[in-house]
Amino acid sequence: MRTIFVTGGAGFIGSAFIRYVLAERTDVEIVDLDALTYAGNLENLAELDPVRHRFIKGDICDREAVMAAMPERCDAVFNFAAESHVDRSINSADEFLRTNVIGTQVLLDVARMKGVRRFVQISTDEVMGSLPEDSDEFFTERSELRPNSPYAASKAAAEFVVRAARETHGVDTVITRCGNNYGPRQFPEKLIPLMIANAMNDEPLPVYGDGKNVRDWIYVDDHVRAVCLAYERGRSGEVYNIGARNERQNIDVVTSLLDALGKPHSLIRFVEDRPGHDRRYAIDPTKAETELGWNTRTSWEDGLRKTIDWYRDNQDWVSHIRNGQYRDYYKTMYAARLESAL
Ligand code: NAD
Ligand code: TDX
Repeated sequence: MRTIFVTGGAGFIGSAFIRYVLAERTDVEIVDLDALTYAGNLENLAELDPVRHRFIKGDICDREAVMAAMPERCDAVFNFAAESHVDRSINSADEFLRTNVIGTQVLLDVARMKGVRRFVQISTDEVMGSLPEDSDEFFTERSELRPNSPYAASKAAAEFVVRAARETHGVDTVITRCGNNYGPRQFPEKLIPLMIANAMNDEPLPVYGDGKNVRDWIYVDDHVRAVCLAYERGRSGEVYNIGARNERQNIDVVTSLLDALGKPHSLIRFVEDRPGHDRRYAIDPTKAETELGWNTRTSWEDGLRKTIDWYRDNQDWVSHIRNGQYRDYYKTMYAARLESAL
């Protein structure tokens, strides 16, 4: 058996990764460390094999907790744990620097002490900043790191501490940089699940600015397959960009969701823009395709349908979140914006 150590496994992408590995790699056991922040949800891990998946509640910044949880000489560490929402990082960056940078350093230190074979850092296309709209430029692995939000800056800093662990201490590292994920179990602070949840409740849909910012969307199961292949086939020290060649303007995403849900476009409100709002992300995934033998399997149409169906069929999951601290979050982020909507 191979043993891997996953952080952030109770979140959206980490839990999809765990489900993928348990189903597709029957020789792998998983130890999963997650602090269960507002974004961590044990419902995301319900009904998993308790023998091959062991959950431990703990913070990646807590060195003793990480020392106790990480198995000796395990095959890999996959670091999904992060503060992941740009808007929250604009309100307060402290937790972003703590978890995303200090937490990554702690994991690297402990991985080195424990003789871990490979460290996989889950990064994001946002570290490369914003591309001009209507250009044929794409993010490649050679693009400069030019983060614009506190979230992106913390993820870029995390990439640098990973690089330093490799250059200085010889840790075997691989970094993956993916674009915007969507799919089941995404916390409804992010664009797609927020819009689905609001539309299902006939509430207004707050679109930032002119709605023409472009994101490059990928179905979460395609992302986690790429992460697994980067671990198994990726070259040490390399970065792999992961994307589905699926650029969409936000307003088109929102109207597609409304159409699929049979709700009127009149629910859309154009609201005050996000400060420092990146205009366009677009990923060239050629390196992952050629070196890892990876390709997307889920089309945008199928992915959206599966996502909408999941939120429709799992309204309890959404209402557990919407009935908690989320109410305060929503009020802080959106009340003033919606009052002065155009
Ligand atoms: P998420 O916010 O849904 O989940 C994050 C998880 O990390 C939660 O379970 C949370 O409890 C846990 N966590 C947070 N702080 C922790 C700490 N200090 N110690 C231990 N656990 C902690 O995030 P996500 O969307 O699943 O993103 C996962 C990773 O993928 C992140 O590293 C993110 O930067 C990266 N990423 C996300 C996207 C995207 O579109 N969502 C795209 C590219 C990369
Ligand atoms: O209410 C909203 N209205 C709106 O217009 C929200 C929440 C978002 N938006 C816009 C902002 C972005 O242009 O939609 C786009 C997508 O926003 P988010 O879902 O917040 O994602 P983004 O800021 O692009 O960052 C995401 O992709 C990269 C993830 O949250 C990151 O974790 C990931 O690294």
